[in-house]
Amino acid sequence: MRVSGHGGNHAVAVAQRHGVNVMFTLSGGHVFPLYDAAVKGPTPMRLIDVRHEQSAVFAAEATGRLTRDPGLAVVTAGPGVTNSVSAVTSAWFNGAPLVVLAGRAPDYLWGSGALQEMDHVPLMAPVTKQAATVHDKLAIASSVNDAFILAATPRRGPVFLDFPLETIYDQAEAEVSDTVFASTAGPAPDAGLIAEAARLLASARRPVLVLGSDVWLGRAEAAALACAEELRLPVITNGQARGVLPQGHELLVTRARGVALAGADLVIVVGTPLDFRLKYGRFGSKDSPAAVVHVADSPDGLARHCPLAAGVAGDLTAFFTALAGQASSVADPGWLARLQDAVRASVAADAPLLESDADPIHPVRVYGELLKTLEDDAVVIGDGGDFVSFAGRHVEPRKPGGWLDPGPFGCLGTGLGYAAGARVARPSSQVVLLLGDGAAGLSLMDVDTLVRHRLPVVMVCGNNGGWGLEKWPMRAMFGYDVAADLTPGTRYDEVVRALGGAGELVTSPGQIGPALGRAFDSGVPYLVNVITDPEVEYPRTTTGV
Ligand SMILES: Cc1ncc(C[n+]2csc(CCOP(=O)(O)OP(=O)(O)O)c2C)c(N)n1
Ligand SMILES: [Mg+2]
Repeated sequence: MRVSGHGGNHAVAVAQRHGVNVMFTLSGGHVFPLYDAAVKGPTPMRLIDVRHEQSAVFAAEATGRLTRDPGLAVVTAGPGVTNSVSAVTSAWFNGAPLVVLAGRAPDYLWGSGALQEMDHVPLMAPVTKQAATVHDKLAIASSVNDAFILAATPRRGPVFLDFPLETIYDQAEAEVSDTVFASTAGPAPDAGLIAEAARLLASARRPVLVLGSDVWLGRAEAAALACAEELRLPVITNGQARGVLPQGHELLVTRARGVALAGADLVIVVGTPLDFRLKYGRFGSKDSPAAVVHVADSPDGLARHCPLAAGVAGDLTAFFTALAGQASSVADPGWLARLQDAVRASVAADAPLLESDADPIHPVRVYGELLKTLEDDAVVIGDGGDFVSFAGRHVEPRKPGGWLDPGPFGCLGTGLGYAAGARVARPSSQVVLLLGDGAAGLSLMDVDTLVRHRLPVVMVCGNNGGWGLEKWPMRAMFGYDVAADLTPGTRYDEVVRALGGAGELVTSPGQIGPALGRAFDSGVPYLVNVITDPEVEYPRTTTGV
C-alpha cells in the first residue's frame, strides 16, 4: 500500500486499513494533520471530539472492547497525553485493543523549551504494550500498521505512538506492508498441558469453570459455552464474559460464587487474571485447597503469585475445543445441584429488594425497574461505587460483550467516554450508563459530546449524595468518615439539560419505571436522576484493599 501527503494522511490511511472508522480526540495544533486526513482523505473518517482527553481514550477503549478490533484515540502533545494516562492504564489492565496517537514537540527544537515539550514515552511505557516516538516521516505508516497489529495480538492492549511536529506535518511518500492483521488467534496451546487439565478434570468431584473478559475479546465465547455444556461444568462469569452463559442458564452459578469457589476441588480459570476479584487464585478451604488451572491467551497472562496445578497459554477457542474433546467429568452430581440451590436461594432472597417500595428509594429498586426494559443486546456500562456493585449483582446479561465495567484498575470517570464509544460501536442497541453521583462528576461534561454528535444514551444516576463505596469502609475502619459527602439532591439532570440533553428527577419508587420509559423513548442523551437512600450500603465482603 502506497501512502502520500503529510504524515496525518499516512497514519489515517493505515488505521482505515485496520477497520477504524472513528477517531476520538480533543484538539491541539500538534495533531491537525490527523484531522485533515480524517476529513479530507479519500475516505473520510468520523471524528468525535470530546471535552477531556480521558473521555476520548475511554471511548476508543470501549469501541475496542465491544467490537474486539482496536479503537483509535488522538491526543495533543503534553497535557493531552498526561490527561490520557488513567484511561490508557484502564485499557492496559483490561487487555483492550487500543491505539493512541499523539502529537509531540518538534525534534529540531528539542531541548529549547518548545510548547508542551516533554518526553511522553517513559510515562506511557509501563501501561502500554509499546510506547514509541516516530522520528522518521517515512516510518509513520509502517509504525502505525505495527501498532494496530500489536494492539490486537493477545494479550491485547494499548499501543502509544507520538509524532514530532515536523514528522507529522511534512509531506512524504511511503510504502506500507500489505500484511494487515487478519486473525486474532494466539499461539496454539500446548497439547500436553491441555491433557493435564483434562486429567485433573477427570478426577475432580467439585469442578468450577471461571470465564473472564479475554474469552469475549478473543472471540472464544461459543467454544466456552459448548465446552461447559459438554462437560456440564458449573460456570462463573466475570467482566465481559458475563452473558457467555445467558441469564438463567442451568450451569450459570455466578450468583453462588462464594459457595462455588470455597467448595470447589478444581477451579479452571480462563481469560482473566487471578487477581483480587478471584481471591488471588486461592480457592477451596484451608484444609483442602482447590487445584487451580489457569488458562490465558498469552504466556505473560499466567499467574506467578500462586501455585497452579497447570498453566496453559494460547488460543482460548483451541483450549475449549480440545478440553471438551478429551475430558470427561466425574463430578459429584450433588455438586451442581447444591450450587443451583444456592443460586435459587440468592435470587429469592434478593427478589423483595428489586420490588422495594422503600422511601427514600433503595438503589436495588432501580434495577428491578431497569430489568423490565432492558433488551437482550443492551450495552450496560457501570461507573461508580456501591450503585454499580448492586448492578453487578442484579443485572445478569443475556448476551456476552454487553457489560462494560471499569475492570480491575477500577477507575472512576469511564462513564461518558465508554457511553460515547458504546453508542458508536452498537448504533442500534440500547446503551445504558449507570452512574454514581460521585463518578458522574468525573466525566459528566462529556454529555456535551453526546449532544453535539447525536449519540443518544440513557444515563441513570444513583444519587446518594456521597462517595458511598468509600464512606462505609472508612466508617468501619475509623469509626467516622470524612471527605465522603457530596451535596444531597444535586440536579445532575439539570446539568444534562443545560448541555442540550434531557432528564428528570426521580424521588419515589413508582416514578422510576415511567422515567426510564421516557428516557429510552427520547432518542437523546437523557439522565434519570434517582435520589436513593444515603443509608444503604452495598454488602461487601472485600474492599480489594
Ligand atoms: C479515579 C478514582 N478516584 C477514586 C476512586 C476511589 N473510589 C472508588 S468507589 C468511590 C466512590 C464512588 O462514589 P459514587 O460514584 O457516588 O458511587 P456510590 O458508591 O456512592 O454508589 C471512590 C471515591 C477510584 N476508584 N477512582
Ligand atoms: Mg454516590
